Amino acid sequence: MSSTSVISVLFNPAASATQVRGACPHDCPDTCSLLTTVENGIAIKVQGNPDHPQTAGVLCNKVSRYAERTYHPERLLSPLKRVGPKGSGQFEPVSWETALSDIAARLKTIATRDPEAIVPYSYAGTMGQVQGESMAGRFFNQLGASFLDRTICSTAGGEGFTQTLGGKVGMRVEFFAEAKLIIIWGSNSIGSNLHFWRYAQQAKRDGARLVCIDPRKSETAEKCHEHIALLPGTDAALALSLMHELITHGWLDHDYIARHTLGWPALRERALQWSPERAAAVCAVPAGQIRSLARDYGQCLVDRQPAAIRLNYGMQRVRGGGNATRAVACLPALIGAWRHRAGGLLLSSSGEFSPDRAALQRPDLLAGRRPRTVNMSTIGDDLLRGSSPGFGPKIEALVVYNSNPVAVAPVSGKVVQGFAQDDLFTVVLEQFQTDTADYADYLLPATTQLEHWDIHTTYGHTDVLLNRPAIAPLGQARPNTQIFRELAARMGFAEPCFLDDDETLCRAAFGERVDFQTLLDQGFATLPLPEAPFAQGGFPTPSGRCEFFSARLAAQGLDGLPDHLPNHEAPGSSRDYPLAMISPPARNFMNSTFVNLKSLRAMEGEPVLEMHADDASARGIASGSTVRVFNQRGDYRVKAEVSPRARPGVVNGLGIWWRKLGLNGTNVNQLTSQHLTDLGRGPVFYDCLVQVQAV
Ligand SMILES: Nc1nc2c(c(=O)[nH]1)N[C@H]1C(S)=C(S)[C@@H](COP(=O)(O)OP(=O)(O)OC[C@H]3O[C@@H](n4cnc5c(=O)[nH]c(N)nc54)[C@H](O)[C@@H]3O)O[C@H]1N2
Ligand SMILES: Nc1nc2c(c(=O)[nH]1)N[C@H]1C(S)=C(S)[C@@H](COP(=O)(O)OP(=O)(O)OC[C@H]3O[C@@H](n4cnc5c(=O)[nH]c(N)nc54)[C@H](O)[C@@H]3O)O[C@H]1N2
Ligand SMILES: [Mo]
Repeated sequence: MSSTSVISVLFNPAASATQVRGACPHDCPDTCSLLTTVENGIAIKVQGNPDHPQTAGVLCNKVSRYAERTYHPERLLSPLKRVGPKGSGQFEPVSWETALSDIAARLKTIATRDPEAIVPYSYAGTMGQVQGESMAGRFFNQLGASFLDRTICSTAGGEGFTQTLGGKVGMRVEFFAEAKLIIIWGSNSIGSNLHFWRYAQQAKRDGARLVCIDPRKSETAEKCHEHIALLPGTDAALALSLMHELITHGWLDHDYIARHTLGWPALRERALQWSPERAAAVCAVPAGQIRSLARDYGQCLVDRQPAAIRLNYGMQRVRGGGNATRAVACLPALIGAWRHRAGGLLLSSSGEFSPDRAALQRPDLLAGRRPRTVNMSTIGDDLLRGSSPGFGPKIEALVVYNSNPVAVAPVSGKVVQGFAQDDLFTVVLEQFQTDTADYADYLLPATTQLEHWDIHTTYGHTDVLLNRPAIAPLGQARPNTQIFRELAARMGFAEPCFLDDDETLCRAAFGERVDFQTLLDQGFATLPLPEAPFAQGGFPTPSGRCEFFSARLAAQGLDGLPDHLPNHEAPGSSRDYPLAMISPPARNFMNSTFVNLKSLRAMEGEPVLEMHADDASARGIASGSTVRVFNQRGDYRVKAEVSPRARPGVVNGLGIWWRKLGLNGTNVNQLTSQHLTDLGRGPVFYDCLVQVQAV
């Protein structure tokens, strides 16, 4: 489908239009309800559904361009087989039959020796339960392939929350609109959670105070009443000193603490070691700012007003990320903020859903086998490892879908080296020829959300959404599910579950627990949940309490209480690399998705590094000049932007550019490390020291 024919349909007044209800598939807390206008089989417009309260008819810049993405002239529309050297991106079109038979034959040969030498690599290119791990999960379970530990985004915070509150649970997002104090902690809501920001704005109009805690003066930070620009990786110190102040001023809900928490005497003792002065030195912020935030928070208890914390995943991409989220998760219980429906905190709502993963992924197909697990965050090292008793077999085949590891995984120098090995067999299912796709032996064209069925949970609100296909697949593109179904047939997998179609899979995701007819009729269904989930305690922990002290962590030999753990690469600890670098998302990209859309790339311009004026002038760097950013792992080139968004000592390398669209064929992940977080085995993208040089 060429873009000219789309335009001709746009101007055909005789065509009759229909609207199809769908769901935004992207890795964002908002999971919007979409309305796609279709004329003569062509999607001409994608809009936010005005009837869905969370979407309220509003889409972000990125997804309002979904038709542009779908009909992009560079969409992959035919199966491709590599003809040039690995990584050259040179392919020739082949038939589906050739591609699938050859892939099945290669996988069978490897599986006969050891199926664990085959590794799936996927993340959240789509968050759909069906185009995610349903048929793919069945396929790899039947095969006995290695498990993938999907840690690249949220496991440190997820584990911190599980240990403290019992899961990824918390406030209903809509009640933030009624809060009197909102602390936005490690999140650039305007960029990454726009529909939450609407509620925060409403609260602000009604007199709420907004405080943002972020090393970067983000689009969100500049619109809050106060911005606390702490050093990356110091949030636990700040949280503990807030507790210190709550204790010393008696701003404590003793009744709530006694009834609904566990380990208070021990946490109290720990927190009393964190005076504002001590935390101020660690965080590099004025002690007065900590005192004043504690006063605002404590005052909500005194005035019986709701205090709400919106934390997101920004704070947990450092060594102590799990402990930091644990420390923050303790705060609402101290002042009894959970008593209000507009009080408490929200990290992720994903724990409310519990789709039937066993029905979708069929772990019974493993038939008792327990394959080894590969951590997606260390894929660079793991691809380069030989067989060993500790690791298992060398990775011989990688099947990548819904992810772009060459751009998004840390230490991309190693990831590239791993993917470039001639004896690694790589299959990539993609919509576009990404950095990862360049390394494929077979590159298979995948459908977009406008072309397939799916069902969605979310991590920002509590509605289930159904996505119906609006248009037929473009070219020869196929849904992930269909590709795995057909591969299964060629592998000789006879189990009837490999015949399930996508609508059947959508129905299996929730069974009777969500009314499918409601989903078909209105596109979404709201989970029946209490408005103030922990007003009377009832946390989903083993004790039913908010666990300040975690006996489960202590049993693993870890600290049972939250504490500040300095970064692996702590600011000030290296003379060669004196600057801390964080790499939060650019507003107009979604991780590495959308970087190839000209209109959005035009808004971002070029890859930039925001620097504070002092750090720039000390290096003779002016805004707009190209600089070299480097450390022991490599270097990359960006345009320097001397900017009030950067605090002294911290540079912001906005992500995540495609390497091949960057200035010298690399991106920010050339510099990030494969160290892991304290909890959850996650990556530490924002725990990274660098030096910057004018070129
Ligand atoms: N436009 C857009 N939206 C997105 C994404 C995207 O790429 N683009 N990505 C999506 C994904 S995958 C996710 S996981 C979510 C993430 O959602 P969030 O976790 O809310 O991510 P960000 O909006 O990047 O906010 C992270 C913020 O944390 C700050 N930060 C960095 N280090 C620290 C620290 O040590 N402490 C504190 N307090 N703050 C720190 C960064 O400067 C940044 O402003 O967003 C999703 N939404
Ligand atoms: N330096 C740095 N690195 C980071 C981060 C950071 O903040 N800083 N953030 C991290 C985070 S939070 C995350 S979640 C990861 C994200 O990493 P990924 O999950 O890999 O996300 P994307 O880069 O968006 O790549 C998703 C790919 O899936 C493809 N895709 C979308 N839908 C489909 C489909 O239906 N079928 C198939 N086959 N493909 C599809 C898209 O075209 C896209 O190329 O990156 C991490 N990397
Ligand atoms: Mo993420």
